[in-house]
Amino acid sequence: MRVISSGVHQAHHGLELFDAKVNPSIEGPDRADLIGEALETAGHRLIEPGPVDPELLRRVHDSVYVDFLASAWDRWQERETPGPAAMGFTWAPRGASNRRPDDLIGQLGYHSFAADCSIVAGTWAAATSAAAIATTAADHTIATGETSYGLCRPPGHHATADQFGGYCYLNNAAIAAQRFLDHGATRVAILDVDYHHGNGTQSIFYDRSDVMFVSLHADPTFEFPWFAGHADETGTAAGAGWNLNLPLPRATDYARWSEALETALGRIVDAGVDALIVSLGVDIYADDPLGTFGIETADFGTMATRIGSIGVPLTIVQEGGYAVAAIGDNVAAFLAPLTS
Ligand code: SP5
Ligand code: ZN
Repeated sequence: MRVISSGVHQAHHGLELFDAKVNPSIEGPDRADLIGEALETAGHRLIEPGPVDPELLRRVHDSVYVDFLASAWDRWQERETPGPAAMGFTWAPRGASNRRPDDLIGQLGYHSFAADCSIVAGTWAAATSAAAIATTAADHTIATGETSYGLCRPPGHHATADQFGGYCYLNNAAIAAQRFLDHGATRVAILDVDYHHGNGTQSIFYDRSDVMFVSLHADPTFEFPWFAGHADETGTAAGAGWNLNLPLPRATDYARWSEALETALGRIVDAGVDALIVSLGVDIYADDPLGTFGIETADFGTMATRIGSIGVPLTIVQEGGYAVAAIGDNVAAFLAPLTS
């Protein structure tokens, strides 16, 4: 088991709008620091990532979006009275033109979908560092067949090809999946266990059969990201049948959750994939402030044992999880059974 992590994320702490109030994001640097400390305590060594691969970013994300993210903070600083963070303010009405505005304020709306997510001075460096972590983790699994874990922060699964939101900017799991394909894999699966539906990952691969997306999550009828994650979203064109959503009700406990996991793993095994990427959100934990599920710390070990039992090369990337008192124990519990 190899663990990839970096301190670059620490300079990224955005603001989030909720209840008509703007506060420091609940997705803060303490999350990754606490996970790293818990993993070291559990005996893992933390390895730095290699450099980010700009070509790989552009195979997953639109070039114009990558350029936008890279320059947004500097452009924001050029404003007469820049606020403390750059955020979207206006989103396209249904049926609107898809034309991209020229102005930064318009582009912030064009390239985002939620006001829980903002750009600050450290955002681009942190997002590219998280992408490099996912890439380096995938590279280790590709080279050795061993399980690897990327301690990615910011998370990635809400980021689409050209929009940030849900605390996500670059889609780390999608970047890892593309890395496997670029190194000879024919088909990979992404199993997303975060409490929230991975709308970004779904949309990036929705018309493709080389990456199967399978997600267990809170039903979007009552939970963020609200506009994706329903069971009837199964893929389109070449991707038809390669997207599986398993929306779950409030208060889902491990007995119920693990039934959905069996459905998910059955489909992944049937597909005969060359590798599996797990989008590991530990916001399914019982005491998570954003979640409603009832998963306990020990359940993370049980689910990891079952996921590992299918015998497919495994790369894990960190997504959400906001119960900071338990976040390290929960991730350590998941990684503990995955020794090889
Ligand atoms: C990666 C991930 O788990 N993203 C989740 C994004 C959810 N953002 C919306 C959260 C709205 C609730 N905010 C409550 C703040 C309470 N202080
Ligand atoms: Zn989440």
